[in-house]
Amino acid sequence: MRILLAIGLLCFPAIAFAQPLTIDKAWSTPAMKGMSIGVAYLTLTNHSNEARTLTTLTSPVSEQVEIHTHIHEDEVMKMRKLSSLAIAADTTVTFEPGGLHLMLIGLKQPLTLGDQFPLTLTFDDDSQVETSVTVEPRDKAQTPKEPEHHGHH
Ligand SMILES: [Cu+2]
Repeated sequence: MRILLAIGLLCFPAIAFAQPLTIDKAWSTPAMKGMSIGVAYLTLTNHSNEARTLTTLTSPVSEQVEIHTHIHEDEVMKMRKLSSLAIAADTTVTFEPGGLHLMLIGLKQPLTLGDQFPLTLTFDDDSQVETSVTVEPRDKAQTPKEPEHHGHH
């Protein structure tokens, strides 16, 4: 009995710290009924001292989840699909409007403000992290990056 209790206490910290990758602020823009594509953003941190590659994303709300980035080409912003995304050791990668984003392709349901849906990320070592994505107002996208108004031009 005493041995079992000791093992139990030893195991708890191991479980608590066995989370090398964490996801914060996962959100998507709303998508009305009939829309086939949605966009989601999140912040992904690799706390470990090894690089990890994000290989696959899945969600029950869409047939596919793709990693996209924006590039400037001939003065036009274009989206480019990435087949995977490397996250260096001890690094945070931010998906945000105008940059990296997740495309929910083949939406199976509308995404309504306030809704939450699961998203599963799979990495090159077969580890998985599940997060909950919250549907938030589209104009949230502008808030952090709104340019300051300079009075003189
Ligand atoms: Cu895209």
